[in-house]
Amino acid sequence: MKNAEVAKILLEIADLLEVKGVAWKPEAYRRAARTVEGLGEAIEDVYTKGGVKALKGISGVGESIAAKIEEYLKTGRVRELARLEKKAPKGVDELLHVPGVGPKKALVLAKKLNIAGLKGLEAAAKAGKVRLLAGFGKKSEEDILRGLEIVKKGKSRKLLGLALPLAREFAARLERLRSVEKAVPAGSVRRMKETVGDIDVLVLSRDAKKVMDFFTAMPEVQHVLARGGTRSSVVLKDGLQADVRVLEPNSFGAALQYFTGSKEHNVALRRRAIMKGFKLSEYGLFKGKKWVAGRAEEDIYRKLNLSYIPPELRENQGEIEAAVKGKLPKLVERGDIRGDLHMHSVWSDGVASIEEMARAAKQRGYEYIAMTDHSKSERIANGMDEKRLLRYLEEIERVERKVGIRILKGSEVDILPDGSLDYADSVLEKLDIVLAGVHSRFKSAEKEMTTRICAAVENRYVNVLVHPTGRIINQREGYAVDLDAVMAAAGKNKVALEIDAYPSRLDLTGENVRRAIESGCLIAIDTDSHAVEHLRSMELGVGQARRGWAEAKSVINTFPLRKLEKFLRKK
Ligand code: DGT
Ligand code: CA
Ligand code: CA
Repeated sequence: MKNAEVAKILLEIADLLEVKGVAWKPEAYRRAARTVEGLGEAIEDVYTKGGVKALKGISGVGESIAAKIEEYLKTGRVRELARLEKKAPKGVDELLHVPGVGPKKALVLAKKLNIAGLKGLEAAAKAGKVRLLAGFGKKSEEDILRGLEIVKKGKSRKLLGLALPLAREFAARLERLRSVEKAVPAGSVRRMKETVGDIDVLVLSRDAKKVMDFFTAMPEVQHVLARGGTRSSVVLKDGLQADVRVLEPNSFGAALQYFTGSKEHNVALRRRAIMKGFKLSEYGLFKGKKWVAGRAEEDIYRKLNLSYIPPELRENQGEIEAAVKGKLPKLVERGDIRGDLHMHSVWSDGVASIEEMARAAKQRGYEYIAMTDHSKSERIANGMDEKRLLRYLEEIERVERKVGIRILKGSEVDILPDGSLDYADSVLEKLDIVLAGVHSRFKSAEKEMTTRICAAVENRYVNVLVHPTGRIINQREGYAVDLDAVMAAAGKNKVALEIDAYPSRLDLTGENVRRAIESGCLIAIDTDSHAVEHLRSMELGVGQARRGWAEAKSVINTFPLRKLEKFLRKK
């Protein structure tokens, strides 16, 4: 699948256009990159089947972007990118990836300090040279150093939304080999951790050599780190590492258990095995020298007198103790989800019409959705004033009748700096569902931010607090906020907290989900979709809910419509 490569090229073009000071085009390229990344189908297949026309059918991809994708798929390069690279000062695009450095600052840094790349920037900032530049200061120098830390972390850990489809794709391809009986993703991907260090795939096969040949020659492979008889490691073109291991039937389950981890869970499980007079390793469960179990993971947990522990819970956060007592939660599943409550359209910053979004949701089997475009203060996102909102609500009604899926009339309403909402109560009253979220002044002090969010949560029309921490993985830290206070207020005011399933968001994390539920809050798992293709992120959000021990009864979009509507009316 070349989707990640293509997305990367489009993002590079966007960055360089931005450095050049070109308006709006960078955003268009970024939007296209996001849809290509989340396409669910290999972009080269789309192209082979339908040519440029099919490429243009991808939301956000117009004439000129389609041409560039075609050029890349045909020739492996894009001339426009090379041209832009030649014109820009060297390494300036890399500077742009540091949170806190925009195109203007990147240019100044590159020209005035002659910095090419991140190492140079770090050295200059540490030497106190950055603060001396016009337009910079001590504070922006500190921001840059903090941003550099985030970038470094991002280089080593990639988004689950990138790794999961790849891991599945590799496993599926391997399973198509005649000599392969089974291929399964393990590691943090299987635990649905929001970021992953690498992809681990386990294979049951009698022909290890064939598997090694196939795996190391996949088109995504940039170079082979290690190749052995039964295991290999490769680095993929998007920088992710992938490991493959071939196993025997008698140890497949034991290895799957071992390589799924987490390490902390494994340590605790091994300790329990010893306590019960066994020895547990990646080869199996043994009594003395005698093999007792190892074909299937389930056998191992059973022999240790534990109920089966789902991968998402394996973090040694009390799951083994709960499994001893048979008291594991009955985790929410993708199939429990009846609708998506956070969706955008062309009415604000989405790329599809309400009708397209509704049809796609219906196709996924949803019973209901909420359309929730941005409110007026969200100017960059084309937020709606009251007048346009009214027309929006009419359009929702029309589409609801036409498509035949219940569409809740909603809005993603800005929480203004003073804690008030972007629409007056008399407007909010007209909506079936009100999402409230912070979209500005992320850097307020904790006390201020907490007061601001709690005030919004206390508004009688607010139903869901969206992306409650505001972090963007590898790009932006969450805002400083007292989550316990927010959770207490949300629980009291019948406001659900959102797991935003968008791949780079995934806040709340599992840990925070668990905290929220324990403090009496309900959860909403939404995709925050800006394109039809984004709807599939739902499973990433469900993964975080499961990591947070959530059962269906804690998730409002598993509710039948009537029950959901009752919750939204706060009665
Ligand atoms: P990642 O890749 O950093 O997102 O996290 P994991 O959990 O996938 O870690 P990885 O790929 O290093 O190893 C896969 C699993 O193998 C890990 O979850 C548990 C197991 N494992 C690896 N090294 C050790 C170890 O030293 N001790 C134990 N008990 N288990 C290990
Ligand atoms: Ca891993
Ligand atoms: Ca690994």
